[in-house]
Amino acid sequence: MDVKAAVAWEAGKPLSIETVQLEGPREGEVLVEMKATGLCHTDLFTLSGDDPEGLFPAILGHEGAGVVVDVGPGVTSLQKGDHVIPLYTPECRECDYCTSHKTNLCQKIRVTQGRGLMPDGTSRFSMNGKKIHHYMGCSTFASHSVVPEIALAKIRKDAPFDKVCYIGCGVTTGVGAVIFTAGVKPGDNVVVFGLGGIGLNVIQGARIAGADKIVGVDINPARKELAEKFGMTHFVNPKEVEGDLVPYLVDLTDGGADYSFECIGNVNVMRQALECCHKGWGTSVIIGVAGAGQEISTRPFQLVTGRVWKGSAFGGARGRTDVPKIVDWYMEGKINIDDLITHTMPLEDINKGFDLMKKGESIRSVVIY
Ligand code: NAD
Ligand code: AHE
Ligand code: ZN
Ligand code: ZN
Repeated sequence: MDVKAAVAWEAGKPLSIETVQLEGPREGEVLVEMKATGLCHTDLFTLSGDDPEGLFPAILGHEGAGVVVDVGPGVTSLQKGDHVIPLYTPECRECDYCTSHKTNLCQKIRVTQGRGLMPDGTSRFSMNGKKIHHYMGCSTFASHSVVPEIALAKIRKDAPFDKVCYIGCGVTTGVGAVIFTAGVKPGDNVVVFGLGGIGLNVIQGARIAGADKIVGVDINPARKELAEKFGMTHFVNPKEVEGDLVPYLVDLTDGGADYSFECIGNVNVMRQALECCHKGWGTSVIIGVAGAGQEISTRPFQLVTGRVWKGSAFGGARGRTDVPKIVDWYMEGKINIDDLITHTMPLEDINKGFDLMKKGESIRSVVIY
């Protein structure tokens, strides 16, 4: 079938709105009509050419929500009309990773996903016979996409697509990093670096978890007001701190953070995030994605003396199990998504959404199909 898509033809160039061809779903695959998709910083990162796994041409986007319009042979858990959120971290419930219950990083289709292909090693997208890659197994910047059954969370039908699409990445990543990865407890002191689409969800996760001090660190002062609304108790603009940031944050948190979260993708800030943690037990969680060739460093003494460095992908959430629950939390008013969706636009204006992101003027832009 012909579908409308924003195609990334090459790194560093704006997306191009095209009519592309999409093949129907094969064994274990599902055709989804996309209703909405958020724009995540990771899409911009891959488009920039900094992603070692970035492939072109590709249809980017991984923060969608839509409706099942067709299922391939062997699909048992979904049917036409179901409402779904595509999962860049699938949940097969069979592989060693899933059955370990030690991680959410299902590996069942990770190799082909990283090559921009469906699990059988082919692409469903093309244009005039030229192959176009899938992206993160989702490709939500298309009016329709084919997604493996194990990479779709079935959600309730009364949830608004233009809000819950954000649960496909940003909300789950931020809230989940606090609750699933870190396990923040009431009374903990938390420091969050970067108050964008991810960091603000870390802030609201910390509030839900009952954290005491919730310190937000950002070089954009415009982020203060919204972060306070989401539960931040102290704002720190590194540009306004006299002297070193790390001792300043250690003082502010009475000896160091119980948990810190890096939500930027800056390896220098990752070091600060680790080093502002409390001696003996403070844990720093890396969420930000850094470009090819970037490395983190610290004195090993920081770890010898009890600080812990961790990472979190998709907030440690098991998508098919946890995403429907997070949709419920939103529908029950336990988490705020509406105030983070600052802009909406049709697919034709998607590049304007990325311009807003680059200028720091949006938290989340959502494309509505
Ligand atoms: P964003 O652009 O919305 O927010 C980034 C924030 O960091 C902005 O508010 C910016 O002002 C601030 N910032 C930039 N440099 C800073 C510095 N030196 N010190 C303090 N603040 C600084 O981005 P986002 O959508 O929130 O994504 C954040 C990061 O998380 C990106 O690297 C993205 O790729 C990554 N990410 C990771 C996962 C995961 O599963 N691990 C999921 C989604 C996004
Ligand atoms: N492809 C990059 C890494 C990108 C990355 O870390 N992606 C996160 C999700 S970011 C969502 O906005 C993730 O889930 N990683 C785990 C995985 O298996 O990809 C690179 O450096 O190669
Ligand atoms: Zn994302
Ligand atoms: Zn699995």
